Amino acid sequence: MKNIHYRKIFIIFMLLIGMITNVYAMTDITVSEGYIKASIPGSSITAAYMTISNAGNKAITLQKISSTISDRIEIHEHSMSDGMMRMRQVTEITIDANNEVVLQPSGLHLMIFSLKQKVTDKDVIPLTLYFSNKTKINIQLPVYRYK
Ligand SMILES: [Cu+2]
Repeated sequence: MKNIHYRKIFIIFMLLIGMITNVYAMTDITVSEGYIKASIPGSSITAAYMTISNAGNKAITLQKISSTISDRIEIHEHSMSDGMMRMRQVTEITIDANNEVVLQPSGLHLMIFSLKQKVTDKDVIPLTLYFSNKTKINIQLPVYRYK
């Protein structure tokens, strides 16, 4: 029936939109599952999380991150030392060939300092990731209050 046909096209269309908005692929690098934590009132820092996949046969390194919301975005890592959870800055993240690195709470994350604006639930924030092979990826990350 015609009606069913239209519904099928609609579903395919929505799937395509979903792929375009959730996954950014350029060369061998894919960023998925990305989000930024909503900033707490009175605080000017927050963090971003995502999965970075490398489908290529060479390791690749994330070296720099920029965004319109901050001039200072660092790569951080949580680690246990003397029984305490500590954060430390790392200079880069290497994604091995045919592998992925997950940035998540209590692990690797992007620390966003000196926010120029509040980031609240349902905002969408642009970020640019700079990699060792001169690849630059622009992504749009949704903001979530809890996740
Ligand atoms: Cu941090």
